Formats: sequence, C-alpha cells, structure tokens
Amino acid sequence: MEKKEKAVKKEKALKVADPVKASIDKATQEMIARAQDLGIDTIFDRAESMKPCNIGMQGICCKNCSMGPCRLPLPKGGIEGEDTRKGLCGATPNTIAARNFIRMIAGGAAAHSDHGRCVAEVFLSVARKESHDYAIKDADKLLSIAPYFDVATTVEVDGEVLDRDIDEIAVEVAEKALNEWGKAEGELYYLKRAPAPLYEKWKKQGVLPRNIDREIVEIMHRTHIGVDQDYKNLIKQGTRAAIADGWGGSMLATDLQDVLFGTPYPVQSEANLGVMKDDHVNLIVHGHEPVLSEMIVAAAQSPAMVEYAKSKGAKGIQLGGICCTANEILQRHGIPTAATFLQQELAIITGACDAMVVDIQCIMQNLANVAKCFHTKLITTHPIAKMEQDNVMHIEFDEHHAMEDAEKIVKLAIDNFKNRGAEVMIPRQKNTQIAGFGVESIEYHLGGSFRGTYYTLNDNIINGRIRGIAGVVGCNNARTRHNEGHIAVVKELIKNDVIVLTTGCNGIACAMEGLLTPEAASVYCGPGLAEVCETVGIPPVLHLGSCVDNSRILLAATEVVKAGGLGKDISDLPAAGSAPEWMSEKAISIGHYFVTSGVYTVFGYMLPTSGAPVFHDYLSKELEKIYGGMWDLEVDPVKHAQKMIAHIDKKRKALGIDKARERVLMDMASRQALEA
Ligand code: NFS
Repeated sequence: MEKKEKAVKKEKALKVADPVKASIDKATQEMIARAQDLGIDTIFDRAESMKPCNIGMQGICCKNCSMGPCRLPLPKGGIEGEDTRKGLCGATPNTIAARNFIRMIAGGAAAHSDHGRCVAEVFLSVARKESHDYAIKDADKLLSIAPYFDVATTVEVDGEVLDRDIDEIAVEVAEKALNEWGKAEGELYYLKRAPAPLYEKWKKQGVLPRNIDREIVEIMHRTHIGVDQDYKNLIKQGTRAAIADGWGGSMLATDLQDVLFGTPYPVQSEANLGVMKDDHVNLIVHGHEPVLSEMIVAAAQSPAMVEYAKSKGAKGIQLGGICCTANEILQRHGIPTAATFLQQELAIITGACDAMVVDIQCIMQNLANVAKCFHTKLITTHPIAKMEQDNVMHIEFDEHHAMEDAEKIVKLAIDNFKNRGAEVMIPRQKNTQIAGFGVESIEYHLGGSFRGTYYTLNDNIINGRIRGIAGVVGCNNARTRHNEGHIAVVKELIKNDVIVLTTGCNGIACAMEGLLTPEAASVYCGPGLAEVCETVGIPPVLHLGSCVDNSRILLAATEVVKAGGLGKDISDLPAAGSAPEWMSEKAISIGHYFVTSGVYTVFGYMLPTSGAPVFHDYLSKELEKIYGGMWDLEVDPVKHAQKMIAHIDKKRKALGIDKARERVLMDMASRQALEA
C-alpha cells in the first residue's frame, strides 16, 4: 500500500498538460508538446501538478502575524445564522479578505508606480542633460502636460508673451513629477484631469491621494496586526492607493514615456512566436520598462550591429517582445510581439532564442531552468530583479551609459548565434496587427474637425452604431485555458457593436487572433460597429499599449465625457471594464481604480473575496452607490461579456439613447414595414 501510494505520488509529480486543453493557440500547443518531448516542464505542466489552495483563493487566510496563518474557510453549505468565524486575534473574514485585497492593491500600485518613478528619474536626468543617450522626443506632449504641474509654458518679456525655453520646462516638469512620489503636502496634480464630478466624489470620500508612496505605505501599516479592522475603512485606503496608481504612477509613467520616447501612433506589425526567424539573431526583450528596451531597439537597428550580425553568419537581427515590454516597443517602433505572459518559456523552447533580456515584472524564474537546456543567454538588467540560478547573467543597466549597455547585450546575442543547436523549431503561426492607439490617435481617427475632438465617436455612440465602449485588459493565467477567455469576451463584445480598447496581455492575445486589423471588422463585428470601422479604417479592437497605459483608457473616457452628450461623469458612460484571465496584483489595482473611477468591471477566473461574502457584496454592490462603478466576477466568457453589455444598455437607457440604437439596427424589412 505504502509503495503504491508512493508510486501514485511520483506519477502526480510528473503530470503533464494536455496542450490542446492548455491553450486555444496552435503555436502554443505545438511548443508545449515539444517541451514535453524534450522533458522540459513549463508552467502549463506545473499547473497540472500543483493545485491552488482553496482557502487562499477565498481570500480568508491571514498570515500577517506569526500566530497564524489563521484560515477561515467557508463552512460547507455556507453560513447559517451568524458568521462566527474569527482568527486568533478575532479578525473576521471581512477584515482578513479586505486586508489581503488591499495588500494586493499595494503590490500592484507599487509595481506600476515604481516603474513610473524610474521613468521620472530618467526624464529628470535627461532634462538636466546628465544622460546623453536619451532625448525629449515629443516636446508637444511635454507642453501639453506642463500645465497640470502648474509649470508655465510661456514667459512675458517687455509685455510680449514668448515661448519658454523647452529645457527649462522639462527640468521643472521632471522635478515636480518626481516629487509626486513623496511630496509632504497637498494631493496629486493629475487628479484634476478627472471629470469634475468624479474628483468631487473622491474628495467627499476622503480618498484623494496625497503622494504615491504614502498611500502604499499606509496600506502596509493599516493591514499590520491590530490596526484597521473595518473592511469599509480598509477598502477606502485601497481606493486611495489604486487612484494613486491609475491617475498617478501609471499615468505619469505613460506621459513621461511618451515625452521621452514618443507618443504612439498606429503602426503595423505581427504577433506570436512565428515572428522569430531561424536565419536571424533572435533577441527577445521581456518585462516592462521601456527605458532599457528603447535602447536595445536603437542598438539592434544600428547598421554597425546589423553588419556585425551578418559577419557572424546571420541574415540580420530579429527583435521580439514579451509582456508589456512587447507592447511598449510595438506601439512606438512596430517591433513584433513574440509572446504573451504564458508563452515566455516557449520562446526559449524554440531553440532559436539567442538571448532573452529581462527587466522587471511578470518574468518567470523558471526561464532560467529552461534556458539551461538550450544555448539561450538569459540576462537580467535591473538592480531590483535578479535570479538565483547561476546560468543567468546580470548586466546592470544604467541610464548614464544606456547605449553602451544596450550594445553589450545585443553583441552578446549576436555572438551566441553560432552556438545554436540543431534542435530549432519555430512555430509558423503569426498574425498581422495594427497597434499604437492612444488618446491622441483616437482623436485623430474618430474625431470631428468642427465640434469637439471626440465628437464623431460620441455621435456614433449616441446614434447607436457603437453600442458602448469596453476596456478589456490584463494577464494570462495558467489556471484558465490560455487566451480562451480573452478572445471569447472580446469577440462577444464586438459582435454586439461594443468597441474594445485593449492593453497588456489581452492586447497580445487579440493580436495573435487577428482582431487588431481593420479587416476583422467585417468578419466579427455587429453591423453598426463594422460600419464605423470600415468607414474610418480602424480595427474594432484598439490596442492602447501596456498595463500602465490603462491610464490612456481613463483619459480617453474623460475625453468622451468632455465631448458631450453622454453624461457628466465616467460612470454615466455606456462603458465597462474586464480582465478575463487576470493573475497579477497589478490587475487588482487596475480593477479597483477602474471601479472607483466609475466603471463596472468584471473579472474572470476568480476573485479572492468569496470567503467573505459581506465584503464581496460591498465591492460588488455598495461601491456603485459611492463611485458609480463596481466589481463583478464571471467565469463564463460569454456571460461575462453579456453582463458588460447589460450594463452598457442600462447606461444607454439612463442617458435616453436606447431608442436610437433600436432605430439604427432595424433592418431593411422592418424599416419598410414601418414606412408602410
Ligand atoms: Ni499587465 Fe504587463 Fe501581462 Fe498581466 Fe504581466 S505583462 S503589466 S501584469 S501578465 S497583462
């Protein structure tokens, strides 16, 4: 018996994933199978072998002190009568779930905002002329954000108004921006960019963020044992930190990246593992901060490096991106996207990845183990993100000699080209994508030339051709079938005339599926949205960039409010948010700033709140009364999209524009019947 048990255990440890059940994508399926043939485990296999903890999933495991972990699972059959569950200190399920939830917000907001800080520091050093490899690429964007920091863009000399020196403006904006992380008084500058009624709601609730770091620190304090023990008060601080992320750290990251590296405009490119080439040096950049990847792009595209690659027997250098780094270099340079979060190991399993360079966030430690099986050089670059495995190189990237560092990395990849083994297998799948949309380019493509810049978009929402707007974002999750939720939700939305704004790994999933092309409109959209897309020449799914660029969605929504006719606040808009396959703490922070900016937001997979029904109800019902937005959970992707559509319709009705849509969607026969 004992022996048998041991054998069963061993068998369990060797469980492998069924490639077809693991992903809807052919390239991914092929590579999972190939990894299994080679005896290399990937996240898909590990997800089979290790099941998540049911108590943790319910959000009611407290390990904030050493008397625990205290676990308060829901009794089988639910709670009857009074809920008497409590931890050693007496913490209730609501307290524990709320503490865990806002610690996730703290983690997510910290990740986005620390990334933003890094960009702000580089921007300051560029403005002060201390970093010579970067320059201000978009002076117009700098001029457009300067007023939010109370930085003057003009000077008066002898009664004459003159343009102020751009370098002076840059230094002042950079100093003030960097100060947002730790200023001693006041509130974040960008909060005033929100529609006035939203700002007033935040003010009334006492959740205007003071500075970015403080709100995160305060979460850590309030969730320490014996501090805040009221879930409503805890989530209030979660709100403050989430707003500091969306309207602070993330928005600053986006804006300053645009100033430094250029504001994205639509570009054409490709996506999926098939973008790698067997006769080229394949250099994969993975992570989040474009500070490093911008330089790698410049280095890899330099004639000297291309020549060097040719001298080593390659036809050239093929760059590819993974995760949000992919989105950053895609939207500004059209660099193809190699993989989503879940495909990162698979990029190495092709055997054709000569170097993978990573910075921060969403980088799996198992990359090192996979790289060990191939010739791939895995290079960490950020002082805060190293790996313990000894086959990982660390080349610390410093903005003061950025180009030098980037060239060193590109050269390493080129020199490694000759070390490739015979075992190269690159899947053929890839799809065309148009990406690089933003507040500015939506204005250009969908704007009217006479009446408010978002007029055409608003007009098409009012007349019902476009039913509403959805922001569908977020990660992949090894607990759900790769890309299935993303694609099913998005297809259901556009089929029902809802235009989709995407970022993050959802953007990559949509690109792989071919949804980011204007041609997708006639195939997948309802008649109203198809007509708009075909007239204007845009895809029905607009890729707005990386996860920090969710701030672009907030600002686009604000522009829609400003253009008029659709209410006075974001919460009035026929709009909804979604993260079908979320997994990171960043997603919780994003979800919460969407909700508290007035957006109905549905998550797939699970929410770590189910073990505390009262707290869960507070998030999904009560928050709507305060901010106009609320959380929801729906695992089934079609129902998930349908819930968003129902919310959109509810908002259309409240705006009195529900009838317009009925008119637009009447077909010929019903029109004729009406005329008769
Ligand atoms: Ni967003 Fe970017 Fe992807 Fe999720 Fe990770 S890459 S910041 S967190 S996994 S979407």
